[in-house]
Amino acid sequence: MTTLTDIKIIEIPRVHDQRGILAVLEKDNLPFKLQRVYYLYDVPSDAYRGGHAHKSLYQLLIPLSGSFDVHLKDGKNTQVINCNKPHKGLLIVPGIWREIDNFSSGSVCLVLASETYDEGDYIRVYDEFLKFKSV
Ligand code: T46
Repeated sequence: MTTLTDIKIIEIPRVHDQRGILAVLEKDNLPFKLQRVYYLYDVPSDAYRGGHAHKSLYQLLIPLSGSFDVHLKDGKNTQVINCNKPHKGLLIVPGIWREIDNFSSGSVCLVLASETYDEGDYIRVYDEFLKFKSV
């Protein structure tokens, strides 16, 4: 079963010159096969997103612009990561509860995901998450 020690920050390779920075992720830089991309934007600063875990989904969260806090729980321990650098992605493995808040004005959260959308992969009730972790 996964724990918070499986959460990783992935450094995204960059090409930097006088025109700015080009950050690039290729399939070999990703620890999963990419199946879906989505992004959160226009998020009010007092909004709260997430509040669930996934049974088998891997995700890489990238703060393309601005910042937000990701609160992570594995059923035993908790951790808060402030995502604020567009060249650093947060890898969230399956079986981790997440809540996302404290979005800065204009922030954009890009998510790369290992599966297409499947509501059946979500655990949206914390008690059910704890039961899932204790199996
Ligand atoms: C996560 C955080 C970072 C779809 O129809 N397709 C999709 O690919 C997604 C992700 C969602 N939806 C629908 C399902 C809901 O009716 O969009 C609605 C909002 O989804 P949700 O409440 O799950 O959104 P967030 O921002 O709380 O969570 C999403 C992802 O679901 C989740 O995996 O980690 O972004």
